[in-house]
Amino acid sequence: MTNFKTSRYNETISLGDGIVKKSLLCLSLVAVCLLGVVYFGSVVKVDDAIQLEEDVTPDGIVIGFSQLGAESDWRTANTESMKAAFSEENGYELFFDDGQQKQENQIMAIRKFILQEVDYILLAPVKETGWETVLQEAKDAGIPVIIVDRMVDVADESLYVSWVGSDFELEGAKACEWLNTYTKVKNIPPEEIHIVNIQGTIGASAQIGRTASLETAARKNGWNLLAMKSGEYTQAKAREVMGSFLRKYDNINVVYCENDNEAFGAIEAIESAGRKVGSDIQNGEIMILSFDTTKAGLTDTLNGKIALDTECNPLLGPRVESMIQKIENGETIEKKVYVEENIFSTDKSVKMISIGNTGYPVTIITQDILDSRTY
Ligand code: GYE
Repeated sequence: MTNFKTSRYNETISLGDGIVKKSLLCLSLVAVCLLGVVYFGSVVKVDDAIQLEEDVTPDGIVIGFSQLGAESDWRTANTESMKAAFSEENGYELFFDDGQQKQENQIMAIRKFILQEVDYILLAPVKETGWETVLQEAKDAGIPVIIVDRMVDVADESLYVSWVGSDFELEGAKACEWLNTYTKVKNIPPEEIHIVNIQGTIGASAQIGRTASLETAARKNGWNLLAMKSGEYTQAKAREVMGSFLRKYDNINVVYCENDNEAFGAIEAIESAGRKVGSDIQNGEIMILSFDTTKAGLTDTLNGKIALDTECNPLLGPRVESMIQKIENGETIEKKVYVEENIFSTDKSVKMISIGNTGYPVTIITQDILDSRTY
């Protein structure tokens, strides 16, 4: 039995049994003729298969989504949001691929989507660089690509139609400005601030932006940035990294975690070392700053374990879906779409921060806010 995979639907179509029972009594000429018939039959059936492929009309707009992985609560919420937006009920057929934190897996997924002749490719890239070749292949195939969440760093911006996500540098700047304002309100001299940074996946836009803002603020404000190491956006890795930071430095009073899951790992390491997390750094507590504002992160914000949680919105599905609807209607869409985000704390000493000419109010977390969080 020979199988042929149709490109678009991944259906496996049999191309004929090709059973040629070899008999010892067969003349070689007969065998040759039989092979000829089998070969001819296969050719005819391949044509049938191609014909069949052309005859099938898709159930809706066909989407290939290459998600980078499943490392955090944020990511799970993002995947769910995308799957809900590109559902059959909404008129889509979605091919979903989990890249498991590996760029090569994501590149393979995109190539598969191109072979499947999807209508759109959505890419949530694990890191920024290294996408030129495969995005060019998608462009050559005439398939529009929309980048979701993290950014791609490509010289030719025509390789993607649009990007939707967060301003990660601004998120970092907000967290740092909150800390700056907090230390001023509490009269804590900047040189008494000793920070460690548990970074995200190195090379990911969220890591690049959040780390850059911390480095800038530490320089500007005169804080001591003791060490930086990746916690790979996971709780387990962050726990390990925080454990090693605590063994190396005895004066850490602020931990800048680049997502909520890392904050959970850092809290575990701090508490198991017999230390306390909280905002009272003048009395020996270790302050946790985090990003994402997932339900679990905001729970720790409400109970004071996370001093400030800076929002990063994972609910990008409806935004990307409306972009595709606009493209389908022939409307023009923006090249970059930023999602608006807030900052949350239980500490009432800082009410507002300002960055440039813009003021950002601090939302004091309540049980009601927590209850309304869907992820
Ligand atoms: O903050 C983190 C996730 O790229 C914004 O990736 C995203 C980040 C998010 O694993 O939790």
